[in-house]
Formats: sequence, C-alpha cells, structure tokens
Amino acid sequence: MALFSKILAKLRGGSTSDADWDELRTTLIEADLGATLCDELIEIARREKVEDCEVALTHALESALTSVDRSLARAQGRPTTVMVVGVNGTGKTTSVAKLMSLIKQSGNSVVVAAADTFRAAAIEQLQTWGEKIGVEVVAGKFQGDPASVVFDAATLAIREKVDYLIIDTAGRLHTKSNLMDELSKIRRVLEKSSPIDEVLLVVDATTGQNGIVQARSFLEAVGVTGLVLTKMDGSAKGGIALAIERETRLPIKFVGTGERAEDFSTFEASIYISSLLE
Ligand SMILES: Nc1nc2c(ncn2[C@@H]2O[C@H](COP(=O)(O)OP(=O)(O)OP(=O)(O)O)[C@@H](O)[C@H]2O)c(=O)[nH]1
Ligand SMILES: [Mg+2]
Repeated sequence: MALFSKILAKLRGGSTSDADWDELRTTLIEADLGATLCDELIEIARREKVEDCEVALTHALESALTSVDRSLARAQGRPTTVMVVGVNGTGKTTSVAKLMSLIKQSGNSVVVAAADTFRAAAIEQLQTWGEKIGVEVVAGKFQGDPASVVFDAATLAIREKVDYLIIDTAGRLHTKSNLMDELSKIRRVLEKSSPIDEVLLVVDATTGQNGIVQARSFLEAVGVTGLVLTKMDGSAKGGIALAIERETRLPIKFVGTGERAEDFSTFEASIYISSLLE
C-alpha cells in the first residue's frame, strides 16, 4: 500500500515531470481512492514544497477520514443489538463470528441469530462457529421467516440479559428491491422487541468502487451505522476505505484480514494512513 513512496522519492530527487504526476494519478486510481480524492491529493502534492509534501499529504488523508467514533455501540440496561448486512459473499457470517469472539474476549455475553434462512449451509456455518467460540446461536428452519428467528433471538437475549445480540442476515444484491424490503421488515420486527443500536454493512475490499454504491443502497434501506471492510489481506490496495468513508460519511469500524476469528481488528486511521504512505 506504499502509494506515495515512489512519488515522494521523485519529489525529493527534485525532478517531477507531467508524466510522473500522471503516473501518480494512475497509481492512486488503481488503489481505489476514487477520482475526486485522487485529484485533490495531486493538487496538494503539486502545490506544496518538496519538504512539506509528505506532511501535506498526511493531513489531506487525515481530513478525508472522518473523525467519528469507531467503537461498537453499547446500550445500557438491555442487550446491544447489532445487525450485520451486505451483498452475497462479502464475509458477513465470518465477521459475525469474529465479532462474537471479540465481544466474548472482552468479557461480555453474546447471543447470535442465524437470520440467513435462504441457504441451508448458512445456519450450519454459524452453528459451527458458535460451537467453536462457545456462543449460543438461535436458528430457525431452512427457508423459514428470518424475521421470526430474529424475534426469538431478541426475546431470549432480553430474558437472559445478555450484553450483545448479533444478527447474521442473508446476502442480498443491493439492486433487488424485494430483498432490500425484506431487510427493512427484519428491522421493523426487531424494533418491536428492542431498539437497534448498530447496523454494520460488510464490504469486500476487493470489490473496489462498487462498495460505495452498495453502501448508499443499504444506508437507504436499513440505516447503516458503520462498515466492516473485509479481505484487506487480499489483493485490495485498501484505498477503497478512504473513498467509502468520504462518499458515505459512514465510519469503518472493523477490518477483516483473513479467514480465522482472530483476523479482525478495529480500524485505526493513523496506522492505515502510515501504511498508505510508508
Ligand atoms: N481472505 C479473507 N477471506 C475472508 C474474510 N472474511 C471472509 N472471508 C471468506 O470469504 C468467504 C465468504 O465468507 P462468508 O462469511 O460466508 O460471507 P457471507 O457474506 O456470509 O456470504 P453469504 O451469506 O453467502 O452472503 C469465506 O470463504 C470466508 O472464509 C477476510 O477478511 N479475508
Ligand atoms: Mg453468510
């Protein structure tokens, strides 16, 4: 992710041609930073003196990453309710498992609802994680009503006074309005039992700029409060994180870097920026 190292080296060398700037722009675009932000960053780099350029770029990146709270919501006196949504295969179920592991490690109790009733294997997948991590999974029947699974899980969570209730939902294409409506229905049913504290949208970092379109659609349908950016261990250049936050104003709360429960961390803007600049 060392996006700027080459260009900074050139700037330090005292010769930056138009071709060099074009090359920098291409590098930034390929890293999924998005055209608007790329142009802004290049303008800053061109304007600043060589010795100030790195500082100026760092400041520009910092201001691009919103200074909002990235911590997971926490309700008082009732279970904190977290819905996990996103398009197919982005890593929702794995992220739910990683989250329940994190919550358990922090000494809090957690119950999970297997509200993906579309795929037979989805329920089993979550149950396997539940057994491994030691977390109760509330599941319904294959092809049953996901809203009723959510209702049962919420009832249990309230009765047992657990700290967190996490809901794994089925993957759905953000362009399919019937599926998006179903998500709104799950939300409405859940709200009858408990306020919803967090809706995490899981975005696969390798999908690039389409992540922004997904975020906008889910935000409209179900009121997303934060993002989980997965597969940051893969070929993704990671610039998408900046572009998404900038375009949606939604904070990236967690980052997935692999398939194991421990391959998960809170998003640290400063570490992210230095890895872009290193
Ligand atoms: N490398 C890597 N793989 C991941 C990460 N997160 C999830 N995966 C893998 O991505 C694949 C899909 O993950 P799931 O968690 O099943 O995705 P999902 O969004 O629940 O999928 P659907 O429920 O079918 O929509 C699995 O093979 C996961 O192991 C990650 O951060 N890095
Ligand atoms: Mg899943």
